[in-house]
Amino acid sequence: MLSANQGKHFMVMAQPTYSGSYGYIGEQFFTMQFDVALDAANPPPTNAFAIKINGTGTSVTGVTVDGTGKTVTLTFSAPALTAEDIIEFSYVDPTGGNDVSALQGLDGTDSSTFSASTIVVGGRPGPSAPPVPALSSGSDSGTLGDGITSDITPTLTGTTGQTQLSNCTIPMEPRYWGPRVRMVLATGPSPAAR
Ligand SMILES: [Ca+2]
Ligand SMILES: [Ca+2]
Repeated sequence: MLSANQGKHFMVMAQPTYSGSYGYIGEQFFTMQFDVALDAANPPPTNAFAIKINGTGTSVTGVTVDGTGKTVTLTFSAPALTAEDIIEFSYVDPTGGNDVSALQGLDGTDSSTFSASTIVVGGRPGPSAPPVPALSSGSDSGTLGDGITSDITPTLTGTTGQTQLSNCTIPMEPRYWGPRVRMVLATGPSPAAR
């Protein structure tokens, strides 16, 4: 059986460590980031935190823990943030022991006491650009396997199943490009007639 200290030693990997924070213009909260997943079900009390904005203390009005996001967001009573506001903040572990309600990892290991600061530099970024579309491997350049779609004279290569058209190549001129390309093969019997 492990002693208390040995158990603590094995649990230490899940102890959250503060890794950064950010606050944006126009918002009445800021967010701290941590290095491991957090226990969102047993958050620390608001009075475990203290916040100063530009040197003036403000009340912490809410604590929101995003377990998988590894973040803690603090709302405060001061007016919404403006450019170049300096947010200074601290967290104090409620007790030196293992607390039920604390800033803690999924296994309950409490974060240590810490303090840090961040500067508001701008507004919240918009959504990121959509990913670059992937070129279909089946698109055609007329050269097999090069993965490039021709927009000039694509060539379709295929087998008709008819002896006289076997392995034929059908060049497609740009004027035929549109929402739909219809091809009619006039030579040979219809499939039903084979
Ligand atoms: Ca503790
Ligand atoms: Ca704990």
